Amino acid sequence: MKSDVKPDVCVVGLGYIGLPTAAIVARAGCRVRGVDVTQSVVDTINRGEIHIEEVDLDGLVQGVVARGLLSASTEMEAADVFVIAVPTPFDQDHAPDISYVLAAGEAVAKVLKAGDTVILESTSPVGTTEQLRDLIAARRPDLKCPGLTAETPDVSIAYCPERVLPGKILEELTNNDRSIGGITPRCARKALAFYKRFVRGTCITTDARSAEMTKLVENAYRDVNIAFANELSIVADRMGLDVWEVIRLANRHPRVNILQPGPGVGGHCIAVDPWFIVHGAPEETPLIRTARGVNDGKIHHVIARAEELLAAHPQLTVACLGLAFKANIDDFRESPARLVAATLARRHGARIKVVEPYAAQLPREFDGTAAELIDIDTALETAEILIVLVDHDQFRAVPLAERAGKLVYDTRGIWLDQPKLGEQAPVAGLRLAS
Ligand code: SAJ
Repeated sequence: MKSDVKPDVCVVGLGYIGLPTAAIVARAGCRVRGVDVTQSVVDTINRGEIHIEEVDLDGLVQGVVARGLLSASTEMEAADVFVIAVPTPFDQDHAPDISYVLAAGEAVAKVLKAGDTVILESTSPVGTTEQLRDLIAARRPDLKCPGLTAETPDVSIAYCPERVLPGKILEELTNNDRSIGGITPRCARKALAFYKRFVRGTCITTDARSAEMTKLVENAYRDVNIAFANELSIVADRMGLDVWEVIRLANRHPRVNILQPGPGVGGHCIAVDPWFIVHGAPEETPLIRTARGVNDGKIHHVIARAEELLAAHPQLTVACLGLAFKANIDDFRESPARLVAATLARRHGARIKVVEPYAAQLPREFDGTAAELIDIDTALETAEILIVLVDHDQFRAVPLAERAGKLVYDTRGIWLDQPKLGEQAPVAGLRLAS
């Protein structure tokens, strides 16, 4: 491939990262084939449609498919650059499962040719890119692989993690800085040339293991810092203090920036990736492990607090506000809010109502509970207790006048003007109407 010619690109895995990446690379003028194991995903994309929710992605995919730049298939095909963006879940013992990465590597190895570049983007335990290289070397002894030959290798292999925020994926894919870790510096240079085609942020090259660790560290950093905020919220409950007021004041210090407490940490990144570090160095990670425990424990603290409130007012109807794992998205997977609401629904049945503007119906675990999905207007008219679990804009916008007479348990701190009842709320941590 001459350097001035746009490479043909194959993106393996067409999920939340793979599909937007494929579309952006296609928009940069490369011919892109997306490969996915799910036929319905492939069919949807080939119709110019999308199977995931993401801002502006529908129009982009429609455009690049219509221009013939993006097509999808269940079959691997020869390309110049391969980007692997498949899931890396963990098992019950929190051990990372890289079998999807290795399966993708097997498929890529079959069509690989001299001059190609293979880039892994999936969040991965340290050493995974080298394992991918070893697998390719074993399957294709005809190709000289980086780090295993004294000569110039035939193929380049690198790790480049995504770091985009759901809801801002297209913007962040283009503008965020990237760490690009090569098995060798030459591999990093080859991968860099690819990312320069569509990334406006700064691309910094390093080795593959450092890039793998960087991704894990970013999410563990956030988890540890959210755990600090969640621990403070539990301490404040115990002491009858308003955690939001304490954090607001502490953050006036020029070198203090405490994150926001919530009902726990959700999503498939921040609650997962720290375990990859713990698994790699179990003896050396008491802080990261404890932070995970604190954030998971916050969910149960919220359930216990809600139970106290329900027990104190057995005749009152309860509206749980939100199921999503964070504000203004329709993603309910690994969501603390969903777990809290479903637990209350199982225990209290028809007394529990749920408001979730991003849901058409309640998730399956609510089946048989008699809990009901209602809109925010109905909740404000009919529920006397409001439990805020997600900081959706729709909930933030509820004026004080419409909730002043309610009992409110606000786990997100969105209604700081909610009046307290007397000096101290009867249940610590609750903001009660006067
Ligand atoms: N949360 C809090 N308090 C806070 C901030 C967040 O309780 O102050 C909670 C949220 O409610 C949510 C969870 O944490 O339940 C995670 O939300 P998030 O917005 O912090 O992050 P994600 O999971 O949507 O995306 C993260 C991002 N990583 C970092 O910010 C370090 C994103 O950049 C990564 O690309 C993504 O993980 C990923 O794919 O790894």
